Amino acid sequence: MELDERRISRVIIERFMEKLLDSVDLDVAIVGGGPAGLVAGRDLAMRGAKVAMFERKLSLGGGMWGGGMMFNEIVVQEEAKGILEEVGVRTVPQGDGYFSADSVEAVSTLISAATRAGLRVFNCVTAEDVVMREDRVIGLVITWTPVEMSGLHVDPLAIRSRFVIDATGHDINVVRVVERKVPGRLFTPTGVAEGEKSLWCHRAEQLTLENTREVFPGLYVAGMSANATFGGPRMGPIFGGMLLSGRKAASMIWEALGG
Ligand code: 48F
Repeated sequence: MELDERRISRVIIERFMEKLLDSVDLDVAIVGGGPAGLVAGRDLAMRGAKVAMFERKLSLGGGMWGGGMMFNEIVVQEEAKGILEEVGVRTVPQGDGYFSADSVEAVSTLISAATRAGLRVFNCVTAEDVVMREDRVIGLVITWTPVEMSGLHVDPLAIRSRFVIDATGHDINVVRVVERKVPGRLFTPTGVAEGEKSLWCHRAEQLTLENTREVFPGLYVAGMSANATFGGPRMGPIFGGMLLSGRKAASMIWEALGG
């Protein structure tokens, strides 16, 4: 077979445009492709929601690749290991309810499971703003990350979504945008993002799950973003809370979608 460069370009352009056009109107837009976003995306896609993920970096996986201090192993507790095992990640018992997993295997398998379940992924795309109507988040304003990085003066595009999940981790980038637009009106005790507290694994893991909820009409927080929004501590390289939080966000939104 003689290969034709034009044919290759045409296929890539057409396939990408199909995916993008079909994602202008979504049930759920997830910002951030770390462990929480990936589990939420997989669960929602498996249930049949039209869900897309926008990740500013080239690779998905967020902070999970590097385990703890770049020692590429992660720890999960008993309650969460089922989520890893369900997608085929091998876990190793370490006694007393602790389990370890290879972080590279964990991230790559979660990515594969989520995309194969039907999650559309737009990597190298940054959510720079939200679309709001009548005090509700109804979509995202997106741009290519290289545009943002280079400071080019280019207008973004907007997509609609019935729900948005901020799964951007410590930075709570979507929550920060909403906080600026409607000062003092987030569903937190003070109406603004409470900010994350210092490291306390046990409390942080419990609170991540409790804090996974709607923070403004149409906007949910999941993963580390939940604690940074509602004032929970950080937890370091234990990842069970992230996985369980993604699952909880997906269930809550699926119910809200009437599923
Ligand atoms: O940080 P990240 O892995 O979030 P997570 O799922 O997990 C947190 C853990 O990795 C770790 C921890 C657990 O012990 O504390 O930190 O809550 O992934 C967040 C992703 O969001 C992307 C970012 O590049 C990363 O991959 N991101 C952040 N802001 C934006 C974004 C944005 N504005 N648009 C698109 N992606």
